[in-house]
Amino acid sequence: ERPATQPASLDAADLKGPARVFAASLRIILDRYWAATPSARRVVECLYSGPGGYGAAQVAHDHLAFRTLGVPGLGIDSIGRALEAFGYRRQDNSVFPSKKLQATWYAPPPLVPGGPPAYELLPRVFVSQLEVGKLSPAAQSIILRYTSCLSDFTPIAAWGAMLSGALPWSPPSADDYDALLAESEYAAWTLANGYALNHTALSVHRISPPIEGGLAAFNARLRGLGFELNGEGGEVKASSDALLLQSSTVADVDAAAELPSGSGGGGKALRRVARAYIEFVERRPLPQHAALPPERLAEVHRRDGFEAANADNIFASTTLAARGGGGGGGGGGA
Ligand code: OOG
Ligand code: NI
Repeated sequence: ERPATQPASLDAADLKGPARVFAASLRIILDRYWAATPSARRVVECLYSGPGGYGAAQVAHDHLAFRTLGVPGLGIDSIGRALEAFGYRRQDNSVFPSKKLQATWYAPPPLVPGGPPAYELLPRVFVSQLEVGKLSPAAQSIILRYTSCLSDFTPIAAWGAMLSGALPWSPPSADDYDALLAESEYAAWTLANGYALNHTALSVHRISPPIEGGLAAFNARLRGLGFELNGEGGEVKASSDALLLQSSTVADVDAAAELPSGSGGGGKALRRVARAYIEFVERRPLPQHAALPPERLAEVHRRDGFEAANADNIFASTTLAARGGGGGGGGGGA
């Protein structure tokens, strides 16, 4: 029996070649994520497979998300070129000026040439990047100290880091981590976590039978179980067309992460380090497909893509944790 946390795509006989290998590789990435993110695991245990849960045999992944540092060799393209080698295709860009970030997303390959992306079988991938050149000189010099030797970092190396969770640079010292945290939580998170999966987003509209009340009802149930949700800009983040709804938990925190103390003596200092979180997505049918019966509604009939205003608030899932809000919330049923 496959655990409920595994994507359905692993059974998909329709996937061939690179897309099939990509689907199998996701298992490695997600296994590490579930192991390292107890609150995300408990969401699936309580809301899907647990007593009174939605009874979904498997979770559907809407998208995965990764973060990068915008310096030569790293940045969005380091992940993007790896994804493109698996047939993923780059979509539109968005910018987050106050956070000094930009982001894009990649659509999975089609099952047949010229067909729609295989959203039912493979997740979208959201990739963001820190605009390092826009940080203070002090923060820039910290990041460059760790990354300047990586300008020849290849897409294969990036893919290896995504699979293994290995940091491509030495772990940040406690002092450097503190200094970055004061200026950009995203910078501190990414230097400490590298290419590890930042979150998966589960597809709430693909739970069957459909949830009465949609994402808001799903959230209410999560809250009732004791999970802490990201309230930035409101619990449900809605796109301006009201067709893309998103919510997320506050990231788990490693409350006693051992970082090098920085004095060079091999000592360790304890820090609270934000890790991954989990997100939930409801994509509503496009107006021209709204009359389709629920069992005929496929991903192509629903709102696609992302919304910068939603994303801007979702980024706070790790910020809230770093400020002390998080810390393995969601005790329900554990
Ligand atoms: C990504 C935040 C944005 C979405 O789905 O819009 C996002 C991050 O926290 O790195 O996930
Ligand atoms: Ni997301």
